[in-house]
Amino acid sequence: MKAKKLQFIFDEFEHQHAYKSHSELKSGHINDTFLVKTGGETHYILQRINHTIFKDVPGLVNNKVLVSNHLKSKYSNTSEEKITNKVLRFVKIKNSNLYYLKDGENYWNLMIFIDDSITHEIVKNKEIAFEAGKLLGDFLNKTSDFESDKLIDVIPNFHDMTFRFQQYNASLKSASKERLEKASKYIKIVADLKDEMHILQTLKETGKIPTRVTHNDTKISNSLFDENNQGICIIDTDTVMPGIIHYDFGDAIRTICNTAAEDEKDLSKVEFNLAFYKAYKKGFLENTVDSLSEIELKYLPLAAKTMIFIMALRFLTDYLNKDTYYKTDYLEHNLDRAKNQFKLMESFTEKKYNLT
Ligand code: GN1
Ligand code: MG
Repeated sequence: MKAKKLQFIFDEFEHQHAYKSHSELKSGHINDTFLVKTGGETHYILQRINHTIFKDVPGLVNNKVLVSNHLKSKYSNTSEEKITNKVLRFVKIKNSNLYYLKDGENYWNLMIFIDDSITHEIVKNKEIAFEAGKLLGDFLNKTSDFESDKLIDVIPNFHDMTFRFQQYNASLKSASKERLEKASKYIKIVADLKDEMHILQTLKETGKIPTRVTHNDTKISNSLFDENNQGICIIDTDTVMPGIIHYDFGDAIRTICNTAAEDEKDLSKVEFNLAFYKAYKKGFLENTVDSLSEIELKYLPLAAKTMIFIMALRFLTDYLNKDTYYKTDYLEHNLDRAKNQFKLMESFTEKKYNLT
């Protein structure tokens, strides 16, 4: 994006800094995200939120701000300086909205960049997995007393298996013969797993597992660490909304325990790392164990399988739909992502009896 255009948008927000340069951060699949460097010490994350996918952007921004304010209230005894890295801070525009609507179409949102932080696409050791578990546990713990019905469903039925199967079945009907052939092995696996993959949803719908505030995009690249790999905070709160903890635990495990990146094509590199599962769970429980029921604990392993599966199903569906949802870099990117997740699920299934 041209510097002039981006600077114009950046300057619609209330800040005291001069734009110096920007770069695009490409790890997200939906929004366009830019790091804006200024002449001063504070830098910013400027994001164009994809309004085709997020139908109610003002509601989405409101969710994020409510959750940040709640998290901030948990640090009332901590100095302002110390909490700056722990809680996401959003910047208002001049009429005090927290988003800027450009040309009546594109929504932009500005956050303060958390400096001196690193992210991981692949977890390298148990310590990082443990720290990541603590971060999510802390997020869920601190938001556990927030009434989740104050949040809108930014994407209705986001992790709802029945809904994802409906989308998938529709894609089967409209897909080209060629894409169906390429997906055929996976179409069979999906059919075989249908019942098992609805178990968590039934527990949610029957009230056996409670609904609460959840993050809904807990992949490892959404956790920030310091240079010593101590967890700082979880970012990308676009999808905070009511859910069950299994969504967040499982989605984190999906990336933390994958020995390769989400779109690695060489499937021999994709394995489920059991040691990282155990380390993650230990960190997670350190901050949540007192608030989780027996049934919530019992279903953590199934959460891992279910979230790997739902992501495989969504990537496969998008492939069959000719790639209309996720950003892709090449023709079969979504198919490769789906294959990767199916391989991870297979490896998980082989190892699950050793889970604790
Ligand atoms: C999408 O755009 P990003 O990377 O924040 C997706 C998540 C998937 C993720 C897979 C709104 O998130 O559900 O887990 O890609 N977000 C949405 O990497 O669909
Ligand atoms: Mg996201």
